Amino acid sequence: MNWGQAAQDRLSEIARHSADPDGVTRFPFTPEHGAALDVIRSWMSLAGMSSRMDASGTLIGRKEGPIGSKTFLIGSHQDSVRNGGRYDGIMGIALGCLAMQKLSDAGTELPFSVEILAFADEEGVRFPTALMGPRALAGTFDPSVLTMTDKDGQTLGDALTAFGGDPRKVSQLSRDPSDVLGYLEMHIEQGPVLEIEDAPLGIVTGICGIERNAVTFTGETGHAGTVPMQSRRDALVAASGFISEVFDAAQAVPDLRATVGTISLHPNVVNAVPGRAELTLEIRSLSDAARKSFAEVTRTMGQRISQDRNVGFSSVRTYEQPAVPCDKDLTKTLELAVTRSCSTAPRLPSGATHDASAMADLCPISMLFVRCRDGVSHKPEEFASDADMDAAIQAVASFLTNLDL
Ligand code: HGY
Ligand code: MN
Ligand code: MN
Repeated sequence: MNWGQAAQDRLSEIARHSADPDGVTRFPFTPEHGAALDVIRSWMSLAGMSSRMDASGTLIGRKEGPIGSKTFLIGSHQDSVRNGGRYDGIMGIALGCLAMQKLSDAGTELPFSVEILAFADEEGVRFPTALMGPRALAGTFDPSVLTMTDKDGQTLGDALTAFGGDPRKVSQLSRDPSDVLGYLEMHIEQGPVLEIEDAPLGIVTGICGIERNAVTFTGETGHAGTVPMQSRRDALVAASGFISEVFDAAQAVPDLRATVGTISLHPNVVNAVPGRAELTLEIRSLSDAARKSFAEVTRTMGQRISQDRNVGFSSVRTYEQPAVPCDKDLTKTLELAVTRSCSTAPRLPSGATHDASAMADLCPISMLFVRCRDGVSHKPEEFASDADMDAAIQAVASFLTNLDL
């Protein structure tokens, strides 16, 4: 069987389950999500796995090992961003099913059980939260997120119930860590490193930590035609200085990313001085210390700018996810498996976050990156080749048969 071609065909088929024909738009607990799970169930069945959906909307494929054996977990997310690509998330599920199918076709019996986890929501696009599925398994689920609403005002809890999940039982999904051997996530790199190094696969060393801050500059609005320039308290002018200084300062910190991704103004009309500017500042780094230190730098920066511009300033952390190292033993086994079929196996950190970030609270984690054409992701142009996906399937089949647990 041409496993890479099979992966490409399956990802083309499931990409059709999208709310928008331009790329893939598949949010959690939607008709597109339901249709995608039907396709993934068929992949799991072809791999000789049973399948069931848990209370959090995670579809779980399971291949039983010897009685009393522990379980190794493989997973990623079925959801996408708006008009995203056809590989981010779903590829990890497809490749996991094909690796299990390859072992099943070869009659290989593993000395442990294996589960493939198709998580509902990693992107956090529909609701202002994410990772409910892996957090439920890891026992870190916060039930308060069930009251969060999407842009139409539907709560996460109601959407989950309507989809066939059960909000009341999500907190009961936590797994016994002593039963779990580890977790592997395969994912498109979403960056240019493997292409630059001409490597089909990469070994992830760790996943960057993230924090998100709600930053507000508060000045005074007024008539654009009558308020003299000298007496203005223009919130947008202060914010623009802040955004530029943060960008410039982040360049000086190795491997740190700082992004102002959103800004909203009040009253946001052409003929009024902006009285308030609200923006989000996201900071990512593999070093939590560097990330927190930079966050402090931005607060000092904001206070200075607010005094210079005679406006108010506040910065409140609204989200934080610590950096997560990948397990050394699993990563070594993965590296050996990759080098059985590839000449090189570069090691690299992940700037993007993944379900594995949350799974690290349950068990040792490992991640395998697949080369990403032009480093492009979260766009319809996202692409991974048959040959590279074939190499991933070979590597993971070899990884599973050589796990020394
Ligand atoms: O934001 C991220 O890193 C991921 O793509 N959700
Ligand atoms: Mn993504
Ligand atoms: Mn992803």
